[in-house]
Amino acid sequence: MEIKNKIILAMDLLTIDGALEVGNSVINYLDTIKIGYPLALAEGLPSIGLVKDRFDCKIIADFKVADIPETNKKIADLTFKAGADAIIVHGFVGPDSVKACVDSAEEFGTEVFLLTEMSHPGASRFLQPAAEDIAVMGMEMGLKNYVAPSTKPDRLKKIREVVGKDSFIISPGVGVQGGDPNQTLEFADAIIVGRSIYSSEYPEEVVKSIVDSIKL
Ligand code: NUP
Repeated sequence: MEIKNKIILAMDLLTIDGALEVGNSVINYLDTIKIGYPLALAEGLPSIGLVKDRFDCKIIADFKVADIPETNKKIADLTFKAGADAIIVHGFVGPDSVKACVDSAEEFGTEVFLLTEMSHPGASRFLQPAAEDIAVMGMEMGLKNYVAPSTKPDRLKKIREVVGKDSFIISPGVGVQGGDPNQTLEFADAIIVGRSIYSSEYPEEVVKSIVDSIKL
């Protein structure tokens, strides 16, 4: 996926009005917006199409899909029908569950991002020991797109080593969670930034300063 300025905005606002306002002020600097449960549960699945149409941008649906294959397929179908260009899927559920989302993406001409390891401290207990294996599974399945944490550069580096230079990694945790844009981009292809941008009084200034600081 081509991502302008290597920045994905995590649009975790609770109202569509708030999301559109933030979007308006930053859309000149980015072309990819991540919508997850906060906005989708608050304003419904149509918020995906609404944001996409308003800003003519790509939408990554961060639904961290983690169910049995049959249910995963239904979730992915609905998400792509709503206009998402990609969906984030948990890897720990195993290859059959992930494949159900890949099948859906193939039908819709969209993409799957495989979540390997998460950025929060608690992820070190269960997910971290499995993360490299999850990435290996992704490679065995021929997946191109991965999610790995910016808050743990050593882990991000490890996952890059597993998936190789030709895979595409997006990395959350930059800003409020402590991740650094440039350090992250040593191993990732794009950063995901949420609160640092949308909670700021001046979202445009924040995005602009990140773009300026990134060695593109
Ligand atoms: O491991 C992950 N960490 C993470 O923060 C996987 C994610 N998908 N996210 C999401 O990235 C999180 O749900 C939020 O939407 C975004 C980070 O937002 P912020 O910490 O920059 O506000």
